[in-house]
Amino acid sequence: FELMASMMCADYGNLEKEVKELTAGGIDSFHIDIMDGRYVPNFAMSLNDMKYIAKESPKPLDVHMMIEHPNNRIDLFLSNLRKEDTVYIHPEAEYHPSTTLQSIINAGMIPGIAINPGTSVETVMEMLRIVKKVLVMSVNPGNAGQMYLPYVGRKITKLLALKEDMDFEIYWDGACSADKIIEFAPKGVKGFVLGTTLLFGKDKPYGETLNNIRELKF
Ligand code: S6P
Ligand code: MG
Repeated sequence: FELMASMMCADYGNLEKEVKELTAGGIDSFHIDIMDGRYVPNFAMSLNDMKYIAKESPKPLDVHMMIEHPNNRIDLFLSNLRKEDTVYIHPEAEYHPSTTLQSIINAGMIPGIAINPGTSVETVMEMLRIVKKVLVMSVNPGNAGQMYLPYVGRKITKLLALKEDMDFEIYWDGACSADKIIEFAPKGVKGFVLGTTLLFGKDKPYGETLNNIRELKF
Protein backbone atom coordinates (compact mmCIF):
# COMPACT_ATOMS: atom_id res chain seq x y z
CA PHE A 1 0.00 0.00 0.00
CA GLU A 2 0.99 3.64 -0.48
CA LEU A 3 1.64 6.22 2.23
CA MET A 4 1.12 9.93 1.67
CA ALA A 5 2.24 12.77 3.96
CA SER A 6 -0.36 15.46 4.71
CA MET A 7 1.89 18.49 4.33
CA MET A 8 -0.47 20.93 6.09
CA CYS A 9 0.70 19.11 9.23
CA ALA A 10 4.40 19.63 8.48
CA ASP A 11 6.72 22.20 10.05
CA TYR A 12 6.44 25.19 7.71
CA GLY A 13 9.59 26.80 9.11
CA ASN A 14 11.56 23.82 7.84
CA LEU A 15 9.67 22.77 4.76
CA GLU A 16 12.78 21.89 2.78
CA LYS A 17 14.04 19.66 5.61
CA GLU A 18 10.60 18.09 6.03
CA VAL A 19 10.41 17.18 2.33
CA LYS A 20 13.95 15.72 2.39
CA GLU A 21 13.35 13.69 5.56
CA LEU A 22 10.04 12.31 4.35
CA THR A 23 11.54 11.43 0.97
CA ALA A 24 14.52 9.69 2.60
CA GLY A 25 12.11 7.97 5.00
CA GLY A 26 10.27 6.39 2.08
CA ILE A 27 7.06 8.41 1.72
CA ASP A 28 5.26 7.58 -1.55
CA SER A 29 3.77 11.00 -2.23
CA PHE A 30 3.10 14.45 -0.78
CA HIS A 31 -0.55 15.28 -0.01
CA ILE A 32 -1.23 18.99 -0.51
CA ASP A 33 -4.45 20.31 1.07
CA ILE A 34 -5.51 23.39 -0.89
CA MET A 35 -8.20 25.43 0.94
CA ASP A 36 -10.01 28.69 0.21
CA GLY A 37 -11.85 29.50 3.45
CA ARG A 38 -15.17 29.14 1.59
CA TYR A 39 -15.64 25.55 0.51
CA VAL A 40 -14.10 24.60 3.86
CA PRO A 41 -13.90 26.78 6.97
CA ASN A 42 -10.12 27.00 6.98
CA PHE A 43 -7.04 28.04 5.02
CA ALA A 44 -4.20 25.58 4.72
CA MET A 45 -1.93 25.34 1.70
CA SER A 46 -2.10 27.32 -1.51
CA LEU A 47 -0.59 27.54 -4.98
CA ASN A 48 2.89 28.70 -3.93
CA ASP A 49 3.20 25.96 -1.30
CA MET A 50 2.33 23.40 -3.93
CA LYS A 51 4.84 24.88 -6.38
CA TYR A 52 7.58 24.81 -3.75
CA ILE A 53 6.97 21.18 -2.84
CA ALA A 54 6.71 20.23 -6.51
CA LYS A 55 10.15 21.78 -7.01
CA GLU A 56 11.73 20.13 -3.96
CA SER A 57 10.16 16.70 -4.22
CA PRO A 58 11.26 13.80 -6.38
CA LYS A 59 8.03 12.04 -5.32
CA PRO A 60 4.59 12.60 -6.86
CA LEU A 61 2.13 15.16 -5.50
CA ASP A 62 -1.38 14.46 -4.42
CA VAL A 63 -3.27 17.75 -4.72
CA HIS A 64 -6.52 17.84 -2.74
CA MET A 65 -8.56 20.84 -3.90
CA MET A 66 -10.94 22.01 -1.17
CA ILE A 67 -11.98 25.15 -3.02
CA GLU A 68 -15.16 26.42 -4.65
CA HIS A 69 -15.30 26.17 -8.43
CA PRO A 70 -11.79 24.81 -8.93
CA ASN A 71 -12.25 24.89 -12.71
CA ASN A 72 -12.04 28.72 -12.68
CA ARG A 73 -8.28 28.71 -12.15
CA ILE A 74 -7.26 25.08 -12.18
CA ASP A 75 -4.80 25.91 -14.99
CA LEU A 76 -2.60 27.69 -12.42
CA PHE A 77 -2.23 24.41 -10.57
CA LEU A 78 -2.09 22.06 -13.54
CA SER A 79 0.64 24.03 -15.30
CA ASN A 80 2.92 23.41 -12.33
CA LEU A 81 2.31 19.68 -12.04
CA ARG A 82 3.74 16.56 -13.68
CA LYS A 83 2.12 13.54 -15.30
CA GLU A 84 2.57 11.43 -12.19
CA ASP A 85 0.72 13.93 -9.97
CA THR A 86 -2.92 13.51 -8.95
CA VAL A 87 -5.55 16.24 -8.60
CA TYR A 88 -8.63 15.52 -6.49
CA ILE A 89 -11.69 17.76 -6.69
CA HIS A 90 -14.82 17.74 -4.55
CA PRO A 91 -17.79 17.24 -6.92
CA GLU A 92 -20.00 19.38 -4.64
CA ALA A 93 -17.73 22.38 -5.17
CA GLU A 94 -18.45 22.59 -8.88
CA TYR A 95 -21.56 22.98 -11.09
CA HIS A 96 -19.99 20.73 -13.71
CA PRO A 97 -17.47 18.51 -11.97
CA SER A 98 -16.97 16.26 -14.97
CA THR A 99 -15.80 19.27 -17.00
CA THR A 100 -13.20 19.95 -14.33
CA LEU A 101 -12.12 16.31 -14.36
CA GLN A 102 -11.75 16.61 -18.13
CA SER A 103 -9.46 19.64 -17.66
CA ILE A 104 -7.25 17.52 -15.40
CA ILE A 105 -7.20 14.68 -17.93
CA ASN A 106 -6.45 17.03 -20.83
CA ALA A 107 -3.50 18.50 -18.93
CA GLY A 108 -2.14 14.98 -18.46
CA MET A 109 -2.48 14.60 -14.69
CA ILE A 110 -4.27 11.80 -12.83
CA PRO A 111 -7.94 12.71 -12.15
CA GLY A 112 -9.53 12.02 -8.76
CA ILE A 113 -12.57 12.88 -6.69
CA ALA A 114 -12.74 13.34 -2.94
CA ILE A 115 -15.94 12.08 -1.28
CA ASN A 116 -17.12 13.85 1.87
CA PRO A 117 -18.48 11.82 4.79
CA GLY A 118 -21.98 13.14 4.00
CA THR A 119 -21.82 12.34 0.28
CA SER A 120 -23.09 9.01 -0.96
CA VAL A 121 -21.46 6.77 -3.54
CA GLU A 122 -24.64 6.99 -5.65
CA THR A 123 -24.23 10.77 -5.97
CA VAL A 124 -20.84 10.40 -7.63
CA MET A 125 -21.50 7.16 -9.54
CA GLU A 126 -21.02 8.61 -13.05
CA MET A 127 -17.75 10.22 -12.07
CA LEU A 128 -16.41 6.89 -10.86
CA ARG A 129 -16.24 5.98 -14.54
CA ILE A 130 -13.95 8.92 -15.31
CA VAL A 131 -11.53 9.02 -12.38
CA LYS A 132 -8.49 6.90 -11.55
CA LYS A 133 -8.54 7.64 -7.83
CA VAL A 134 -11.20 8.12 -5.15
CA LEU A 135 -10.19 9.85 -1.93
CA VAL A 136 -12.60 8.82 0.81
CA MET A 137 -12.80 11.47 3.51
CA SER A 138 -13.18 9.85 6.90
CA VAL A 139 -13.40 13.27 8.58
CA ASN A 140 -15.18 16.39 7.35
CA PRO A 141 -12.79 18.41 5.18
CA GLY A 142 -11.12 21.49 6.64
CA ASN A 143 -8.92 20.43 9.52
CA ALA A 144 -6.26 18.00 10.61
CA GLY A 145 -6.53 16.29 13.99
CA GLN A 146 -10.23 15.39 13.88
CA MET A 147 -11.95 12.20 14.98
CA TYR A 148 -12.70 9.32 12.61
CA LEU A 149 -16.36 9.13 11.53
CA PRO A 150 -17.26 5.42 11.74
CA TYR A 151 -20.15 5.50 9.23
CA VAL A 152 -17.60 6.03 6.44
CA GLY A 153 -16.64 2.34 6.68
CA ARG A 154 -19.83 1.24 4.89
CA LYS A 155 -19.06 3.53 1.97
CA ILE A 156 -15.61 2.03 1.61
CA THR A 157 -17.13 -1.44 1.47
CA LYS A 158 -19.45 -0.26 -1.34
CA LEU A 159 -16.59 1.31 -3.28
CA LEU A 160 -14.44 -1.81 -2.90
CA ALA A 161 -17.19 -3.83 -4.56
CA LEU A 162 -17.65 -1.27 -7.39
CA LYS A 163 -13.95 -1.00 -8.09
CA GLU A 164 -13.91 -4.61 -9.30
CA ASP A 165 -15.69 -3.55 -12.51
CA MET A 166 -14.24 -0.05 -12.81
CA ASP A 167 -10.85 1.54 -13.19
CA PHE A 168 -10.21 3.44 -9.95
CA GLU A 169 -8.28 2.92 -6.73
CA ILE A 170 -9.43 3.91 -3.25
CA TYR A 171 -7.44 6.19 -0.94
CA TRP A 172 -8.09 7.12 2.69
CA ASP A 173 -7.94 10.69 4.02
CA GLY A 174 -8.55 11.70 7.64
CA ALA A 175 -7.58 10.46 11.11
CA CYS A 176 -5.64 7.54 9.68
CA SER A 177 -4.46 5.26 12.47
CA ALA A 178 -2.63 1.91 12.50
CA ASP A 179 -5.83 -0.04 13.21
CA LYS A 180 -7.47 1.48 10.11
CA ILE A 181 -4.53 0.44 7.92
CA ILE A 182 -4.63 -3.05 9.43
CA GLU A 183 -8.36 -3.28 8.70
CA PHE A 184 -8.59 -1.65 5.27
CA ALA A 185 -5.28 -2.33 3.45
CA PRO A 186 -5.96 -6.07 3.14
CA LYS A 187 -9.47 -5.30 1.85
CA GLY A 188 -7.96 -3.34 -1.03
CA VAL A 189 -7.67 0.32 0.01
CA LYS A 190 -4.63 1.37 -1.99
CA GLY A 191 -3.21 4.25 0.05
CA PHE A 192 -3.47 6.28 3.25
CA VAL A 193 -2.91 9.98 3.98
CA LEU A 194 -0.92 10.35 7.18
CA GLY A 195 -1.34 13.45 9.37
CA THR A 196 -1.22 14.23 13.07
CA THR A 197 -2.70 10.87 14.08
CA LEU A 198 0.20 8.76 12.90
CA LEU A 199 3.09 10.74 11.42
CA PHE A 200 3.55 14.39 12.44
CA GLY A 201 4.32 15.90 15.84
CA LYS A 202 5.77 12.67 17.22
CA ASP A 203 9.19 12.22 18.78
CA LYS A 204 10.20 9.68 16.14
CA PRO A 205 12.06 10.29 12.89
CA TYR A 206 9.69 9.97 9.91
CA GLY A 207 11.68 7.04 8.51
CA GLU A 208 11.14 5.03 11.69
CA THR A 209 7.38 5.73 11.75
CA LEU A 210 7.03 4.81 8.07
CA ASN A 211 8.99 1.57 8.59
CA ASN A 212 6.80 0.67 11.57
CA ILE A 213 3.69 1.18 9.42
CA ARG A 214 5.09 -0.96 6.62
CA GLU A 215 5.75 -3.73 9.10
CA LEU A 216 2.18 -3.83 10.43
CA LYS A 217 0.87 -7.38 10.57
CA PHE A 218 -2.53 -8.07 9.02
C1 S6P B 1 -8.65 17.53 5.94
C2 S6P B 1 -7.53 17.21 5.00
C3 S6P B 1 -6.70 16.03 5.43
C4 S6P B 1 -5.94 16.25 6.74
C5 S6P B 1 -5.50 14.93 7.33
C6 S6P B 1 -4.66 15.11 8.53
O1 S6P B 1 -9.34 18.60 5.45
O2 S6P B 1 -8.04 16.94 3.73
O3 S6P B 1 -5.81 15.67 4.40
O4 S6P B 1 -4.86 17.06 6.51
O5 S6P B 1 -6.64 14.24 7.68
O6 S6P B 1 -4.49 13.90 9.19
P1 S6P B 1 -5.01 13.69 10.68
O7 S6P B 1 -4.39 12.40 11.11
O8 S6P B 1 -4.50 14.86 11.46
O9 S6P B 1 -6.50 13.64 10.58
MG1 MG C 1 -6.65 16.02 2.35
